[in-house]
Amino acid sequence: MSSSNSDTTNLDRKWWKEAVVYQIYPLSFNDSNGDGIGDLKGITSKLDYVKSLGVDVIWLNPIYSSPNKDNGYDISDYKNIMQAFGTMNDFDDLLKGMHERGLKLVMDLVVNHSSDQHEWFQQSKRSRDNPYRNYYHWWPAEKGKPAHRWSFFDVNGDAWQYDESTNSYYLHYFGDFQPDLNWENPKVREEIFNMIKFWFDKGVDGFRMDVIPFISKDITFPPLPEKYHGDYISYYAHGPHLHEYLREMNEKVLSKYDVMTVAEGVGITTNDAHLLVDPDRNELNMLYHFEGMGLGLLPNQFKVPDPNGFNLVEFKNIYTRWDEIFKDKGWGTVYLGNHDQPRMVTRWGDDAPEFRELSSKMLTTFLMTMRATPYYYNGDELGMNNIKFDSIDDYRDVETLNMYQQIKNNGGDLKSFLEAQKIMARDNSRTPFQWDDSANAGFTTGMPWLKVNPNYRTINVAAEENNSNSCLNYFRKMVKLRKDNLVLVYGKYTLLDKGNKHVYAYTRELNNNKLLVLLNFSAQDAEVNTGIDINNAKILISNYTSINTSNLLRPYEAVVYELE
Ligand code: TEU
Ligand code: CA
Repeated sequence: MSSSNSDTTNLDRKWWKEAVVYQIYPLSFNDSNGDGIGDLKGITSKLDYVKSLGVDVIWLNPIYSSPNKDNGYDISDYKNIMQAFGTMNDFDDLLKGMHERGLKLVMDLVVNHSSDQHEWFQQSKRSRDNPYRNYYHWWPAEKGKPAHRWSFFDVNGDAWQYDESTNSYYLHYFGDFQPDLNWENPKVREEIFNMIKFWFDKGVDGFRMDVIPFISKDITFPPLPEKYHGDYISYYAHGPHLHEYLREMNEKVLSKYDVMTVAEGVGITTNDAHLLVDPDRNELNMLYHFEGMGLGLLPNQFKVPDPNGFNLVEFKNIYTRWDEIFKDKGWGTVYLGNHDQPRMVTRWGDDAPEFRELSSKMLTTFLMTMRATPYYYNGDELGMNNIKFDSIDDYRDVETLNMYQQIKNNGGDLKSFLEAQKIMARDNSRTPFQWDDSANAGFTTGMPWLKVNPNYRTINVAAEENNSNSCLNYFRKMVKLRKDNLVLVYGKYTLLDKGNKHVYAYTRELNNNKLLVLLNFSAQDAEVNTGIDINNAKILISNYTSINTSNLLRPYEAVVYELE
C-alpha cells in the first residue's frame, strides 16, 4: 500500500468528502414479502452485502407515505413510511442495522412539492380562506390564466392546473399530482424545518435535496423574463429567495447536527455552484450537476440520443471545469447514473456483450479516481445495463407515459420516441436488482412491479461474487484503492492530452504521491500522449487481466499507475 495517507495537515478533511455514496432505489432493491415491491426489511436483509462493497453512505430514495405516482417523489406524509415499504419500526431496524455496520444513511428530501393527497393540500384546496391555503401557489381564475410555466411531467407541459373547487389554478412544476409548496410562506418553512429535525433526531445522517434550487418563486408570476427564454429550468433554479431559505434551514437545523447535505443541482452551473456549497456560505455541503447528463443528446428534443454518441473532449472539459471550481473552496460530486438516468454502462460505456464488463469497470475507475465524492447507483457494480423495453405497456414511469401521451396527442412520431427511450428512459435503471439466477433474479417471489432484465441469469451478485474478475469485485477493489490512497480523494487533478478524442488521461497528486489514470472510452485501440514515462511505474489496478505489451490502450482499457 502506498504511503499516500501521510501529510494531510492542510486538508479540510470531512467524512462526507472521503465517503463513497451508494444509492439504493428501495422499490427495486429487495422484496421481503412477495408483493413484487422492494421494501425496508428487504434492504435490511442485504446490509452485509452493502457493507461488503466498502461504501460508507447509503442514499435512500424516498420511503415516506406516498400514492407512488412518481415512485415516492409525491409525498403525502413526511413523517411516516410508505405502506408498501413497511413500518416506522422497520425503518428503525434498518437505520440501526446500517449504523451497526458503520454505514451512514442519507434520505431524500422532497420539499419543492408534496403529493396532492397530502393533508396540507387537501385543506388548501377546500377554500380560499383555509389556514393551509397559502401552503401552495394558487392563482384566482378571475384574474385570467396566469403566465405560462412549463411542467416536466404534465401531458400538455402546462404547470398550472385549474381546480374548480375554488375557481383557481395551482402550480406544479412536475405532475399535477405534485403541487409546488409555497416556500415564501414562513409556516411552510417552519413545517419543513421541523420535519428535517424529526429525522435527524432519529439518527439520519443527511439529506439529498430533490430539485431544491426550484423552491423559491417570484409569486407575482410574471411572464418568463427575456433572459430565460427557452430555458425554464434555469429560471426555476434562480428564484429570488433560494439562498435566504437555505441559510435559514442551515441556521435553524442543519448546523445543529453532524450531517451531510447534497443538492440535486438541476439548473445550477459552475457560475453559481459556489453560492450553494462554499463552507462560508452556510448553506449546503455539495450538489450534483446535470451538465454531463445532457451530452450526446440532440438539441431541443426530449432525451433523443445523438446517433454519433457523445464527444469525449466535451465530456472531459465538463468534468475538468467542475473539478477546477472546487480546487480551493467547496467540494464536488461525480456520478454517471442514478434513478433518473439510464444505466451508465449503456449510456456512457458499451453494453455490447464483448465490451459491457470492460467498459463498466472503466467507468467505475473514472468515478473512483476523481476529486469529488462519488455517487454510485445500485446495480452498476454488477454491470447491469438497460432493459430497452419495446412496448410502452412495459413502462411505469410517469415521465415516459406522459411524454408518450403528449407526443400521441400532437400526432408525433411514437416509434422514434420509443427507440430513444430504450437508451434514455428512467425505467431502464429501475428494473429489479439482480441477486441470483433464480426466478425474478431473486428480487421477489411475486410479480415484480417492473420487469426484470432477462440477462439476470448471468448478470447477478451470486454469479459475480466468486469471480475475482467480475464487475462486482472490480468495484470493491476500486473502492478500496480510493480508501487506501487519499491522493484519490484530495489530490490535485490535472487533465492530460486534452484533445484526445478517445482517451481520458489525468494525474492526481498529493504530497509526494502521484497517480496517472488512463481511460480508453472507445471500442478500438487508442493512442495516448501524456508526456509521462510509465516504464517504471507500478500498476495499481487495471480492468484487463493480461499485461499490455503495446504502447496503445486496448478497447475500454482502464489503468491506474503509481508514478515514482
Ligand atoms: O428529479 C428532478 C429532475 O430534474 C427530473 O425531472 C429528472 O432529471 C428528469 O429525468 C428530467 O427529464 C427529481 C427526482 O430525482 C425525480 O425522480 C423526480 O421525478 C422529480 O425530481 C420530481 O420530484
Ligand atoms: Ca415488498
